[in-house]
Amino acid sequence: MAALACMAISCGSDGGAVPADSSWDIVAVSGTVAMQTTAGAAWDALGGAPDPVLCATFNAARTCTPVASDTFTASWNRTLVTGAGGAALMQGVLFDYYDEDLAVPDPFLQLHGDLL
Ligand SMILES: [Ca+2]
Repeated sequence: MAALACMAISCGSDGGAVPADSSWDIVAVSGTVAMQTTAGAAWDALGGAPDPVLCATFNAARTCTPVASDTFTASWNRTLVTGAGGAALMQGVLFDYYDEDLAVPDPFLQLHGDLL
């Protein structure tokens, strides 16, 4: 899955909370994809590597990385959210991670990032 790194202060795994008046950027750094789908098939119809995309939905706005074409290891280094307030972040962020396709995108996973 995509790496979600929490830097600078505790992000809750130890019971700490994000200060309401803090400000955060959400940066999609990199992501990896399994070699095959859970059904054991190739991601793309012609057997090629997937095209990973990571999207973050925060405060009703959805922002995505560019498509990393034909790769199992994406390196986006793309800022998806800038200056997110700590109080709003505590409401959660929805992440969609999927394989871009011409027809229907193949979801790798969808998770709701709850910082509590
Ligand atoms: Ca694809």
